[in-house]
Amino acid sequence: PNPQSPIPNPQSPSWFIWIIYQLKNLFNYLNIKNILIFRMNPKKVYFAGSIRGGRDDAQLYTEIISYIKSKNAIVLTEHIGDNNLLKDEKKLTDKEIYLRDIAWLKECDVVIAECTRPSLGVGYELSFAENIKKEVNVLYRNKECHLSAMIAGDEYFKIFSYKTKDDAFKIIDKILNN
Ligand code: 6IA
Repeated sequence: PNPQSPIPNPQSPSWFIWIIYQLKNLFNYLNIKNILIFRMNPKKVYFAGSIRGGRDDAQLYTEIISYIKSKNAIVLTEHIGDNNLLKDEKKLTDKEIYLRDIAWLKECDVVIAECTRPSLGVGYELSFAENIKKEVNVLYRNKECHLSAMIAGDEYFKIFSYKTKDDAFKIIDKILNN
């Protein structure tokens, strides 16, 4: 609200307009429109992380997925962080997994990939997402890996190196508020 705008005399007709104007300012100030749009239309996130490439970071994937969900976004690929859900995946053929993941890539609003553990599947997904013009965000811990030049060198990708889990969460906040 604009504290500088003078309060008109309540008897004057401009008083009503002044109230409307102040309400509009308050609405903008609280960013209510964006909050409502976000609540009613949550972002669909395709989270990518290593599976057959190695499960050393599985616990971290779980925490990142929980964090994304706590921000009112939908994670299409929850199984990445859940070893129990992955057991169910064993009932699916590789072709079924591939077709389902491609459908989710087409459906998502944004891709977030944790790339510290190199994974052929994640690399494939990043390239596929680029080809269908999805926003692609890559997070990795640069102290623990040397990101492939095919990822680090592709200017389409938004690449973030981070140290701690809290740093990763802050990056995710920025991605989701975009
Ligand atoms: O090459 P990778 O397996 O590390 O590839 C991992 C990436 O490919 C993930 O981001 C997933 O989205 C996708 N992906 C690969 N395998 C699977 C899977 N089951 N289920 C869902 N997504 C997958 C694999 C079988 C499992 C029982 C070990």
